[in-house]
Amino acid sequence: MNPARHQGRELLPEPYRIKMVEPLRIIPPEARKKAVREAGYNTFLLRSRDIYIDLLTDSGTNAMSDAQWSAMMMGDEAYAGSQSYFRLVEAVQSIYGYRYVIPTHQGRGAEHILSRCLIRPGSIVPGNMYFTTTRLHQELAGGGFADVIVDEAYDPQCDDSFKGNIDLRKLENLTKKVSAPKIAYVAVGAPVNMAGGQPVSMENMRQVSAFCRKRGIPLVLDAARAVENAYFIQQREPGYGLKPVRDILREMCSLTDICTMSAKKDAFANIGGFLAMNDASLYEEAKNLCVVYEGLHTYGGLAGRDLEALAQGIRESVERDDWIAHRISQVQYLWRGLKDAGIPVVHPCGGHAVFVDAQAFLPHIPQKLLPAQTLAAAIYADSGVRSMERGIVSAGRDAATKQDHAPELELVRLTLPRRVYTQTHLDYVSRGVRRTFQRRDSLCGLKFVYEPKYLRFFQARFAPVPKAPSARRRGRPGPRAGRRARPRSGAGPRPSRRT
Ligand code: PM9
Repeated sequence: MNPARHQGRELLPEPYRIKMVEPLRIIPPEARKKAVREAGYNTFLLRSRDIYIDLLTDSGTNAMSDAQWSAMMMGDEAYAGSQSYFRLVEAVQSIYGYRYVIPTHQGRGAEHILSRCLIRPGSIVPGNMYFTTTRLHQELAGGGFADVIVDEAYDPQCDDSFKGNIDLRKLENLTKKVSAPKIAYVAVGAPVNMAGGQPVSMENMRQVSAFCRKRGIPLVLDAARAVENAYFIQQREPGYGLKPVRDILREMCSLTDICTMSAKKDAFANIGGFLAMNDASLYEEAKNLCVVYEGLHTYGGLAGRDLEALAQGIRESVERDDWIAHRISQVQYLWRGLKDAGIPVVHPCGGHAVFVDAQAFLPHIPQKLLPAQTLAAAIYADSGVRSMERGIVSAGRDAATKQDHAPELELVRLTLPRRVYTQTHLDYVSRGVRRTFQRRDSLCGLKFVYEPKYLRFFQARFAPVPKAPSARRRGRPGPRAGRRARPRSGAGPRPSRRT
């Protein structure tokens, strides 16, 4: 089948065969309950040996190809000027098109360096919805994030094709309010992880790019899953149906000035990232900071063999469109399996994961009792499947007021590593989530018993909050109860409560 014509209704056959296997085991239900209790109901704190199917993340969990493993054998482990570094630079230049490249140990290493270079106390960074590590680095550098994503991104049932787009009116109003020099840069994540893997259209990127270039504001692309975004443009945006993903990706990048990259996603690498840009003076500053925080700029915290795996993975990610078509069709297959069983999932299906609307799944649990955290723990207990909370716990606290952010999206993410699981695994996951759905009324919420200062979702611990009798008496509300109405189409940036 021509992937360009794939409509997402069927699971495409794997464009690879399996040469090496890793045994899995499922532990009994009582052992799972004990494991999740001992992990403080945080799926990040479970031991991987206790997990049957691990859908925590697609970050660094992908299966590398035979070509990547062979490339690793060619790793040049010289401290300085490694050949592997030059191979990485060539790969980034030829696939993404940026002039200068600095390797980093992973995406947040690039975010850290970039934030230190471009953000000053009081700077504002507008972007299309926050991402956890990105926003934290912006704040630690003295800046603040302002959300300028389209309102549709906050409506889990809205089926628009490009719910990751930046709202130009919000961006313009913000620029008028705070003056262009205070804007450190505009950040575009494509696709938008926290919105459900929703893509950004080329048309929107073109408009945002023109807006920024007119005002001399740098435009930064978070390219962690930009290949997936390019695929969605191919599938959904008029005029791109016959273009290879590789060309679409290159066009996206050409509209931006800088890119931060977690190569643990699209590029199939188990570790690694980079910061890339076109500006020579920014490169000099970033290269200098790299040696302080990551290691010399020719290895950036990575071994020569990692640089090789990354360079090969980057080329592979756009070499054949059937890789990416298959990956998205797996996510769509799981999405449809859940949706057909009546499970509230975020629409339309995103690129890297199926996002379950935990607030609609558990309408009897208010957001302050952490429904998404509760649901992720319950799914593990029911089936040994590990997922991730993407709601109020991930959103953290406001840097100034220290109050909890209360995001409109309270989600659980079932994330598919690339080239790792098969159709029968996905069917198992669907059955497991359905079992949890059937017993949803029995679930009660959670409360924090330990909250770390930064990125609390990684290491926090929780305890169950027994159901209040009044909540039982009220019975279960309808599937959309408890959800706020769809936000109006507004011209200003989101109020700070929205994260
Ligand atoms: N994303 C994810 O599971 C890794 C753990 S959660 C922080 O989705 C984007 C869009 C990401 C991302 C990581 C990073 C940071 C930046 N941007 O994890 O530092 O999804 O390589 O990348 C995770 P690193």
